[in-house]
Amino acid sequence: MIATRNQGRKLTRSARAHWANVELTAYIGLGSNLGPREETLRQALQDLAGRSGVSVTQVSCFTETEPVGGPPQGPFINAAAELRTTLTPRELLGVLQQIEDQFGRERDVRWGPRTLDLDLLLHGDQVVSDPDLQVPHPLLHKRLFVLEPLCQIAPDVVHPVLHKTVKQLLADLAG
Ligand code: A4P
Ligand code: MG
Repeated sequence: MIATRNQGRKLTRSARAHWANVELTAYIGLGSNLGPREETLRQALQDLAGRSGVSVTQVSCFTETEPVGGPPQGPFINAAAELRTTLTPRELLGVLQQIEDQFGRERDVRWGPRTLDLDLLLHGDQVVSDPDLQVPHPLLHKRLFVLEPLCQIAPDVVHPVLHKTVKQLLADLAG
């Protein structure tokens, strides 16, 4: 069955793991600058941890950051979390968007204020370049509010496209 389904296609390690129901490590970025920001991030992580096929294995500190881009808006609380998951990147994005919606996320202004933003940063060594899903997250290496918390929990993880560790990416950006 599996052989037929994937005939002629080379599977990445992440895709093979999914078919075999093996857990992989993924990283997400969390942000909020509307409402009870810290409480929202805590509850979102709790919700995520209760989902089938997902465990939350590490969480960075919650840090207040000045907004980058978008219209004038209030400061964010940002964090990063490590997950172990059997979900594919697309399945995981679906779960993250469901949780964003539960917290009243509105998507009218790009980079605008939000109750909750959950971005899929890395998913094993998987690379996805679809219009509605890019993994690694395309702005991951350009944003201190992402790299600083990520570096607390995954300094030695290697970006599968840039071939640099998170620690190196942070040094490049901060330096
Ligand atoms: N999408 C594609 N790839 C991904 C991925 N890896 N993870 C698509 C999550 N989503 C992904 O996202 C827009 C579309 O991106 C989705 O429909 C999904 O299919 P969105 O969350 O609806 O909109 P957005 O967040 O406004 O856009 P984007 O490009 O994700 O922006 P960012 O990078 O999230 O930036 N300043 C501070 N200090 N802290 C922040 O957290 N966040 C932003 C938003 C701006 N400034 C900030 C912060
Ligand atoms: Mg986003």
